[in-house]
Amino acid sequence: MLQILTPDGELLADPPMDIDLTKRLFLAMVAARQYDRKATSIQKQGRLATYAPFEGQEAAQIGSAAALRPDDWMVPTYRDAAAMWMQGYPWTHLLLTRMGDERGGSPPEGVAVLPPSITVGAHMLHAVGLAWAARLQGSDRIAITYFGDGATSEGDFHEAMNFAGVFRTGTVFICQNNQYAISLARHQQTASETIAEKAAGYGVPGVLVDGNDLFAMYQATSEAVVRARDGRGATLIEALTYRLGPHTTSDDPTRYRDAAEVETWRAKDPLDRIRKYLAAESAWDEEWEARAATGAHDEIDRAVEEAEALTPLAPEEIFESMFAEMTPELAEQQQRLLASRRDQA
Ligand SMILES: Cc1ncc(C[n+]2csc(CCOP(=O)(O)OP(=O)(O)O)c2C)c(N)n1
Repeated sequence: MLQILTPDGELLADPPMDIDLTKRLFLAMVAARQYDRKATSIQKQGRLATYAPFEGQEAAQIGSAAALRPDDWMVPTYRDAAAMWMQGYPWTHLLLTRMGDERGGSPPEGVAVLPPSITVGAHMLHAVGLAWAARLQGSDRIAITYFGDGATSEGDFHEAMNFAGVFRTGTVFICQNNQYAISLARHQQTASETIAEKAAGYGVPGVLVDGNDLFAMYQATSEAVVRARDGRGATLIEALTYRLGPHTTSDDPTRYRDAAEVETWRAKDPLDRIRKYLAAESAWDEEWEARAATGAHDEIDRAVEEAEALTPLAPEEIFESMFAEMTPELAEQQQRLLASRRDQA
């Protein structure tokens, strides 16, 4: 397993970035955690639909997303808000996706991030298609996709990996192995020793990485991105991590895992180890972090206000956001809805 920084903040190899970038990415993890806690809290007040927290997975998401170029494609899941935000998806839009508002799925022009896939696994194919399309267009854009350990049991994972292997598409597959697919433990998911080793079956390199190590995630993803951009094909990265919170806000994880196990992983908190490293380099102090956390908190509060201040869409508008031009079937459904609303009026 690739590890550069131990949970105690000790370096095992040269860090892949300078102190300035380390500080910037640490603050990005701090901001992401603020968002995660805010979203969880306002969901409990009924202001969001279900929310899937990512606490514990910040390094896997921020470390990998930091290795991208701003125009690279990202194809995420419902648990990848930190990665999406790093690649330009605004907090407001992320919140709207959890408010059931279609506008959350349309990030500003130029943000190359697809709306999060709720369907487990299906989206990996989109990342293969986007990378292949870029190749056909003569572009060196690559596509990164995020998914969980559970998604590797879907047929779509096999199809995506196989196509990426045969056509050498510039796709970076990031499996955040957070040990559970809802209540199903990793050992019940697959009999293979690691998820990374599955890559061999597709002729693609597979790398097992400490997913709670920002440095290791950044280094492994940077190498995979260079390989993809150079036309040498895809990579599967297994980020070994842990979901510290529930599967979603409607899950009770105490029913299927021990408190002791959670505590073991809490000791490997991805923020703590960078904090220890920066402190040892005299590049951290409590006030600096607290100021950044407050700044992020305020910015996220403003995003919540902005999202909640939008005038709700009329029901008939749901038909208009899927395609640039509505298909005849959608137009007909929209007409039927309008007619039934007229009848009710
Ligand atoms: C095709 C499909 N099957 C089942 C579900 C219900 N479901 C939602 S999340 C989830 C578990 C996914 O686990 P994993 O891929 O490990 O990702 P994680 O939630 O741990 O990030 C399931 C079964 C779904 N959304 N889509």
